Amino acid sequence: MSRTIIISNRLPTKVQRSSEGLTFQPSEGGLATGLGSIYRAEGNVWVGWPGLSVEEPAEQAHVTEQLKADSMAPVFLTDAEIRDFYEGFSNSTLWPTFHYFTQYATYEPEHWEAYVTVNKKFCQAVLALAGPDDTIWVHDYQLLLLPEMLRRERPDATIGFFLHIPFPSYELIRVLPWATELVQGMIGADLIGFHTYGYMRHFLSAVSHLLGLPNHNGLIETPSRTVLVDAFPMGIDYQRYAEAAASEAAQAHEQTYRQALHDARVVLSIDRLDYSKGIAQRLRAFELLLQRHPEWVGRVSLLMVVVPSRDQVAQYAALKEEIDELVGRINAQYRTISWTPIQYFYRSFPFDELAALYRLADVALVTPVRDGMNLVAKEFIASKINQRGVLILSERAGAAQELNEALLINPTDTGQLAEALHEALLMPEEEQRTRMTAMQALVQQYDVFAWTKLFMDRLSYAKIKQLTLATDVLDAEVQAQLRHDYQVADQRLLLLDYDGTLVPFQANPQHAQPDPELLTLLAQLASDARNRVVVISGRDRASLESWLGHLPVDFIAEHGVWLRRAGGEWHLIQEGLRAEWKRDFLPILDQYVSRTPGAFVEEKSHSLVWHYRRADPGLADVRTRDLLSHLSFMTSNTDLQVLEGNKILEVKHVAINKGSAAAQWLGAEHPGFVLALGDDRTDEDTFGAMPPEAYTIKVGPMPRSLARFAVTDVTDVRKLLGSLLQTEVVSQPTAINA
Ligand code: GDG
Repeated sequence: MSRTIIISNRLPTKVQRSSEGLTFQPSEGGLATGLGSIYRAEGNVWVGWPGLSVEEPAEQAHVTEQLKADSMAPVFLTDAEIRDFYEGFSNSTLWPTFHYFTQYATYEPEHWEAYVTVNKKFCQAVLALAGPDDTIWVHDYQLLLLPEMLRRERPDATIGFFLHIPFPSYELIRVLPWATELVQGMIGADLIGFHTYGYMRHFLSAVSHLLGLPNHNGLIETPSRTVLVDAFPMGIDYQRYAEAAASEAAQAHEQTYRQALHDARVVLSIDRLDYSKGIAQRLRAFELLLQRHPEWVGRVSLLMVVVPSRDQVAQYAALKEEIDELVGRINAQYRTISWTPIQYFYRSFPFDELAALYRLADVALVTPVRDGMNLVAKEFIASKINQRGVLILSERAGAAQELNEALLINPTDTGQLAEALHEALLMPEEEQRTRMTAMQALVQQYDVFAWTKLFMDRLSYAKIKQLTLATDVLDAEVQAQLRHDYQVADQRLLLLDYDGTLVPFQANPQHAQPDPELLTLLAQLASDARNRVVVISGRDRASLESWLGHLPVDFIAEHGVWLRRAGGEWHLIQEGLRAEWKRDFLPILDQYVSRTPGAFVEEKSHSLVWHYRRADPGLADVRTRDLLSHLSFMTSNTDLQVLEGNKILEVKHVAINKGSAAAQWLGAEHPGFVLALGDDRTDEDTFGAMPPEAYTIKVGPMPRSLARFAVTDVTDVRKLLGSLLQTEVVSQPTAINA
């Protein structure tokens, strides 16, 4: 039976040491709720650290046994590992870097070593439980190396990875001395999920810069597999919050709070203590509100819950002090006997009291300077069962991508924040209701259960996609079958890519003219009346015509722009095709050429090609990646696309490709035998356009392709084509050596 294994740094249970021994309390976190139905199902398990130091073997055995009853398996960390892996590399290196606080990041080699060791420890724990075909879902920044470690041991496992915090721009990630290893570690997964498209884009850029691996629509080609990258904004258990808000307990608590606050309007903020949350900025904005709009003095209170966190890390202690001071100063300046501007709590609240706070608040102030998603914003929305209340939300929280009806602010703009508070406190009820209703519909639909399902479905899809892209070697048995099918067919279509398939690559493309052996081979194949030979190429019409024009073969030139039947005229695949766009692109490409010795631009009638085969490989790599992102930017939202071929980038119309051109031959001829050969990405379009029974063959080392089979090189191709000419007697597939 295939099982699912969830792995996160912390288990979804709080294990605490009290005077009576260890206590176990289920955690109420969003992740635990969302994945509850999965990890508790028959045979499944959640692997993680129980959250405290347990060194005694007898005590470890006790913890293991207790957790096992609730489908959990602990990974125990030593005190040194807690310090160096958890407080060190995870929270003092990765956390600040990924939240754009590089000034707080430390780069200690021994912290990195502990990070590697602990990731290995997790790996061993998972391997002890996982079978070869199990589904493994790894969570978050503490375990970035784990997917790759698991992949090495379980090559066929289905591995998903989700990052709960932002993935920063390449400029930030490159600061880390271990950036490459970290990104490499992540792509051991089959599916990598982020909260937003923005984080996903940053990750793909890092993969391209650091590992030199391109992607197409979020599909990364590694040397051995494809990896899918996608955005999955995490949701909450909507029903749970809505029900808690409606409960009698919450109503009773709310009543008590209201009386104590003398019916002042309430602005609520709830965070873990963290410099990424913008707590100090928020306090300054509240102070500014009182300064600029004194009518609120005595009439509005900021109810601020700060949950203690990471107080072992220096910056957190300093932040706590800064907040204490600010609250003290503002309260001292503005308070009255009957009113306190800031009600500040440095502790956490039980769930039903939290629900009461959400109920109570007129305004929720969620203003992180960086936040992966921020679930508090969504919980506030779910709790507003009377549709009243205003959410002020930082545009730099992942949640802002979805919650457009919130008042979106820049958290460093204190003035804007103060004005947003003023606006929120004055917002007419009707407008509150309209905004809240729209946000509730969204948060309710994309709840944590939908999130989990979406991720799991996409993970299965990623695996299926890998299998469909796996090619088989064109072995003797398949070759015999191929020759047999060729012989018995009345009509055969041979679609042959030119460079890299029929002839080897040359440093200078003009030196790739056909040799006598190839000319003879093509002439013989084309002379059989049952054969239709089509040479498909990215080259221009003139080259193809001058080299092969005397043979009775058909042509598809410029990756499908121009078509010609043997002896006929060239015609455009699509009438009215425009090419003025080249005017804008040529100067850009020329700029790159002038900075990359050896590279050059080829202008074709309907496309532009950047060639870098002759440039210094290191420099060409850097320039090509830059150019690729430049061109991708220029072609976004146009009908143009950038193709990556073999040491080329090509810009052309989206609708035109080798596949749409080749399809014209299929439609016209209805051949009983189809053979399509090609070596680069542009040939994937041909393979994709072929019927399932066609012999689609990928030439060269890239193991994954839409082609069914693969051969090694041009020599193999010529042997294969030659073998078709030699088989005159109809033989059975078993007659391999006939
Ligand atoms: C990461 C990312 C991303 C807070 N105070 C109390 C309390 N809470 C609960 C909230 C909420 C949770 O803690 C905080 O959720 P966040 O989303 O804000 O942040 P994290 O869980 O720290 O972190 C974040 C998230 O992962 C999910 O992917 O959104 O961006 O940093 O659920 O309700 N709960 C109780 N009492 C409190 O006083 N009971």
